[in-house]
Amino acid sequence: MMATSGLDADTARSILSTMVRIRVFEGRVEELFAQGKLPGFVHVYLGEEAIAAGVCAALHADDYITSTHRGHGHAIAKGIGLSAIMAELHGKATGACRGRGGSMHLADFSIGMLGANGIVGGGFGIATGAALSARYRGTDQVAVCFFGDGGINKGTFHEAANFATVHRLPVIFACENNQFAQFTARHRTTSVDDLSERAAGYGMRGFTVDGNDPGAVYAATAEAVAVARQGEGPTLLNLMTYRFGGHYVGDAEVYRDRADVESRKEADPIGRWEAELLDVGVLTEDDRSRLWEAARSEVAAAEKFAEESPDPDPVTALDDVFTGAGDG
Ligand SMILES: Cc1ncc(C[n+]2csc(CCOP(=O)(O)OP(=O)(O)O)c2C)c(N)n1
Repeated sequence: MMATSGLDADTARSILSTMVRIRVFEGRVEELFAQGKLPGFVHVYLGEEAIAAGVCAALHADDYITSTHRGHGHAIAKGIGLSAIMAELHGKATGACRGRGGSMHLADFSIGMLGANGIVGGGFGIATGAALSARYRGTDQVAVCFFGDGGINKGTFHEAANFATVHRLPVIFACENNQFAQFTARHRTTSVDDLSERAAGYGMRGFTVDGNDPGAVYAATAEAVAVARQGEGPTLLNLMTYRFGGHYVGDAEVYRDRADVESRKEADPIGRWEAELLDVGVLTEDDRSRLWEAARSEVAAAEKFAEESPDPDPVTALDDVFTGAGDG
């Protein structure tokens, strides 16, 4: 049984729609990358959609998030349009960052998406700083820092967790515990089994949540957000999930058992959420097919937009580059 209780029907459906949009988008990105159509490198989020969708549904439009190298799902859930993301992945001038960022540096500050990040653990300081800025400016904004189970072993986690707790900053540390850091299983690199236990070392609240149940993710985030807005400080959420694919598109995946991967895919968080919503009567089969169809059309339109968009003009290469005194 999943946790739809407490969620209104619109939110439950909207979370499903976000998950489906991420799934269809990422599926296409994987194909385009394999065809050599995307420059750079991509890490996809297939199987982890419940986290981005559940967390971001519990945020206000002006709240902040920081993301990771696996950031397309976060960008979609926070509200960057699929065309702007797809064009960015194609390196086009119409992309979210005008083709300068690509997959690992997707950002849109105007909607609080402070950036994907090629540096593992790079978001801790940024999210904590954003939360500090909200405190200084007297707003009720919160910042969510998405990171992986590998990222929790970075020194930056320790620094940010300690600082945020001492100053009771409105930040939520959302660990996407997909069991692997690159090609290494979590138990081989991490001293505790339950990552939420790490919170106690900082005097922080910490919880382990089924990260494949978007209702549970939403509820845990909503509670952490309410606590943060009241000035009660940060929360660590250990969101248990599993990535369906390899670390990156093209990973030979020799480090994990195929049977385990296949059984995890059968427990697909989207299928589970659909079944739950159909069961409680907030979704019909028709709604369900319309949702998937709409996502496919949206992704196809985004791809067409990206393909037809111009490359950045080389003359603009130094725009937005700050070189020091006088011209910044
Ligand atoms: C500072 C730094 N060290 C190493 C890397 C190489 N690297 C990229 S992703 C990754 C693993 C990250 O694992 P995790 O944080 O669990 O995220 P996941 O890929 O599982 O989503 C590593 C080591 C990097 N990008 N940055």
